[in-house]
Amino acid sequence: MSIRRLAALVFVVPATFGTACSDPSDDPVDYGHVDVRDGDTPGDPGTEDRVIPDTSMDMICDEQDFDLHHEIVRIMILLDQSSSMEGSRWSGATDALQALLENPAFYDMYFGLDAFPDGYPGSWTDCNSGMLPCMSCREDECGTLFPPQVAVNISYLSAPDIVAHMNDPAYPQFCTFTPLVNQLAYYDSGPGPTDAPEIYSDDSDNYLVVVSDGEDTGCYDGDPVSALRTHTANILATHGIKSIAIGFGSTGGEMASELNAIAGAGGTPFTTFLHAEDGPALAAALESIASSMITCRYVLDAVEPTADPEQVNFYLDGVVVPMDEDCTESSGAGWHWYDADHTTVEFCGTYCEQIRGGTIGTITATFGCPTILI
Ligand SMILES: [Ca+2]
Repeated sequence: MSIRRLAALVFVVPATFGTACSDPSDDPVDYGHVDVRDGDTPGDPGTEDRVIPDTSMDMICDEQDFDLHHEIVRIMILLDQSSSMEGSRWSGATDALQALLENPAFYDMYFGLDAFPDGYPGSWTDCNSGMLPCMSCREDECGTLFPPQVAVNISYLSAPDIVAHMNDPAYPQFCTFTPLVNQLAYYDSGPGPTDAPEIYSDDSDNYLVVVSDGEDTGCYDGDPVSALRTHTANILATHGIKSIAIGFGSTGGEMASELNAIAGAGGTPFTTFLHAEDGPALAAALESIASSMITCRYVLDAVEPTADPEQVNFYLDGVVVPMDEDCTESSGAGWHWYDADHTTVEFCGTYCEQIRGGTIGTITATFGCPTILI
């Protein structure tokens, strides 16, 4: 038996699955321009592999498409915009955020921006009679009570506003401090849940990512390390929001202790702060953090109650993925039901790697034909 002959036998298998649920009146099946009964075409052994499975399944079974969405990940970036961020640090942070928001691997993640202290254009005049290019109002030097500059939303909607804030020449403002404690208090016991309800949603994995180039000086009278640890732990315990800390630029002394207090209580694998010396390093740190947050889980939307979970198939870029019941994100090669209610599916092994790598364009699903097993 030639290799070509073997290949033809393999390609018939999907059609056999389909026959089990076909209406006899549908036969014989029209496979379009490729006909397995004629064998394969010399010199073109790969054509059947791409065309027959999808075409035959669609035509024999009464398949119905349904929608599904990537498990939601929301990230609120708490960015230090104190005086010391002026210049190369701010431009480096701008470039890093732009790279994060343009990365195709994160296109369906949700991002928001809460830069602190708040400050606002005109505050020099209001606080200082315009005599000096400096703020002297306490609520601006250390203020964090304004709502986030950009509410958390899916990347393509929030990214333009985040980039616009970074490119606003009014920021960062002079004579501002680094109110780390105030900023975490905002999300713990402050107006966070009212002002920024999205990050408190319980339908998703939610994160605060703190980026600071300094320690909390001039804004908090108590022990900032202890206060940061307490606020971060409360935010996790009460609201389920995890926290991660990045030290930008030089991170010696008290600053390291403060950022480690956040990281240690934040509930993620990043139990100490990440150090980023400059813009490119910050971009790399943000990428590694966001990569760690991507799941390979997808949630089915509004599936009919009568839909049979044993007659479902998933496709990555149009190619069917087999079911692999005992697989995990890092083992096996297929998909499995992540929950007993059959509302969440998880892709495994190399399929998961492709999703994490951002190389998959479309993920689709159908009910109505027997599940293709590994
Ligand atoms: Ca704010």
